[in-house]
Amino acid sequence: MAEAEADPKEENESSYQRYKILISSLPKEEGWASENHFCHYQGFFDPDIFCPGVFAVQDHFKARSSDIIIATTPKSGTIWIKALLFAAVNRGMYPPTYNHHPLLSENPQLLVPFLELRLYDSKIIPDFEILPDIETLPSPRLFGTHIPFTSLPQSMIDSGSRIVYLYRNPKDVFVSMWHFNNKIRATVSKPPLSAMEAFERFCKGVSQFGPFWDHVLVYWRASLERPQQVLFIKYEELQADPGGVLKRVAHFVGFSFTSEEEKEQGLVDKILRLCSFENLSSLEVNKAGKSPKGLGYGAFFRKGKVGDWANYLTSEMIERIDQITEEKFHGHGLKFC
Ligand code: PAP
Repeated sequence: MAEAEADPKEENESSYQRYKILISSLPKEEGWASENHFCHYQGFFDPDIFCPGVFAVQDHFKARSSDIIIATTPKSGTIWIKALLFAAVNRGMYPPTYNHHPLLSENPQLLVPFLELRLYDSKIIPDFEILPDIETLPSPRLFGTHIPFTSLPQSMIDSGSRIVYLYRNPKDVFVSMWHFNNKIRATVSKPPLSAMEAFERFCKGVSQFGPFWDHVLVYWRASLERPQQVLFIKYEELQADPGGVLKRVAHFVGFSFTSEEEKEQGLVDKILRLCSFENLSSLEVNKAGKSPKGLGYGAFFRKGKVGDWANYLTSEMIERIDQITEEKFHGHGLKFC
């Protein structure tokens, strides 16, 4: 007798039950904002609300060699690099000056969705908003992720898909993360986390997908071992030379700008203008729009500056975080400005 076909709904429910058991078995630390806990999974503190998505990506993601993955440690400028790559890769269909460019009416976090946030868990978590089936998306697919390199599904590594990793100096990451989480806390009526409390946790590595330094290091090593597959770029470099970095990234993912596009059409500059902090943060969708969990998209556009940490950190905090960075990166050839 032919085997009965599995009911996808039942399969999802059973995966979700399995993931719930796995989550309950993992060591935990208190979360900063909307997650209740960070679960210590494969060496990193994954927010519990992302865990089903992370497990589902590991179990089900079918990579294509043409996939482009934008990986970041949280608050490193994810939304900026997502906007830049979306605009660069789709410039044929949507010229950057097009009046109806998707970036003018949609937030970059949705145009380049996080693999672990809403794509797979939408199928698994009952009542979660359903998104288009990612298997049916045309190539090249663009996805974001905060999943550490060492937890990415093997199929992604084997497929040869391109991974662009953006990182940022830890002091600005911490300040950005602290502000961002306090905005989320306000939406769920939690009192703000003090800078000292948040700093302690960050330094101990207990932050979204932390330890921050380990997250950077696993991608750094991957970029040395697989330079064709993993490109490592810095937020500070992107600020200092946005055109140069954009051209490098576009070339890496197979969408190099021709000299005509660059010089005669000024496409690089047009994309930079479209994706600038000033432009994106002034758009109605990013000022008034809300994420599915109710957080205003404005929370992703705070200052967009290098070195804002100087306005928040005491000399003791600076000394401590610099020392951790020095110790963690010693011998790896990684430097922060
Ligand atoms: P995520 O990891 O949660 O998705 P992410 O986009 O990495 O967040 O972080 C937002 C940071 O990028 C903010 O930094 P700040 O708090 O130090 O200001 C935000 O301002 C900055 N940012 C967003 N868009 C841009 C942009 N177009 N140019 C430069 N920086 C930007």
